[in-house]
Amino acid sequence: MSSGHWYHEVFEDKSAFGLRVTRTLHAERSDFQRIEIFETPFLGRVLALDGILQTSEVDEHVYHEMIVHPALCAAPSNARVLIIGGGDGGTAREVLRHPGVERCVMVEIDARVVEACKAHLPALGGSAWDDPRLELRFEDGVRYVKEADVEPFDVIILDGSDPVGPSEGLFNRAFYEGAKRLLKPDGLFACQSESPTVYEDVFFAIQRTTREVFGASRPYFGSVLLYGAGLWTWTVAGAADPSEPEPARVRAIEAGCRYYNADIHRAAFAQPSFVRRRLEG
Ligand code: SPD
Repeated sequence: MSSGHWYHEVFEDKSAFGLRVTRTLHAERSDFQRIEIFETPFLGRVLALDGILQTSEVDEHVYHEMIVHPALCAAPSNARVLIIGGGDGGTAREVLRHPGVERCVMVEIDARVVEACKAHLPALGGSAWDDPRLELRFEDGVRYVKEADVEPFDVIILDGSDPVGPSEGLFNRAFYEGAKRLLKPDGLFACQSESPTVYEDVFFAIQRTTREVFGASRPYFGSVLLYGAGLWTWTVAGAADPSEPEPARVRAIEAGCRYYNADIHRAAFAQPSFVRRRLEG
């Protein structure tokens, strides 16, 4: 006999991804968004923000390893890293596994997301929360990239939600221009870039805008079960060629990876023909 209720994330009123929820661990409306963490038999504990599924215990490693390691393994240096968003801590955890990282500044708008995840999803951030290299700031990332007077970064990672609520401003040209301002000339910018199937327009808009702002950008591909879209993408932009990882950097982290390795890195940059044609066109 089944228990609990069904939770559905609906995509543009055309499809939905559903999970059986057996226990709600956290539900609140913060100053910025609705935060929910619940228990599911299929994907373990899950975080949702404004009804958008963000991360799950069972498959978070795919998303977090892929948003971090291609840029950190390919950038000329990874000593200074900036994360915008990433309140669950998974991105900071993967960044701080790189021994070359000296400083990781994380700018998250909503302190309540961090607090809820520390309480109910502690493995996401793990030891990153106590790492002395991490500087956690509760500020608006859009304003930070526009105004912060700081030493530039080797890698900037945007780990946001879909373009709604507090994440909306993270998908436009002004944000990318701010990120470029804080990026070293040979640095790399990486972001999650939605699905070319479920969020086709957003995906291609990100490709176009990051290419215009950073001079070059490449999407890379994988699959995140929780996002209900089949194909998921991340994008890396900047002057350096991201397609070949530095072997020593991969060796330093790969034993702790469940998804990422050098073969995945190279293969992820292969473009499906429908994407390649449209990007070339
Ligand atoms: N469709 C949801 C995309 C969410 C991407 N961000 C997830 C945050 C995980 N740290």
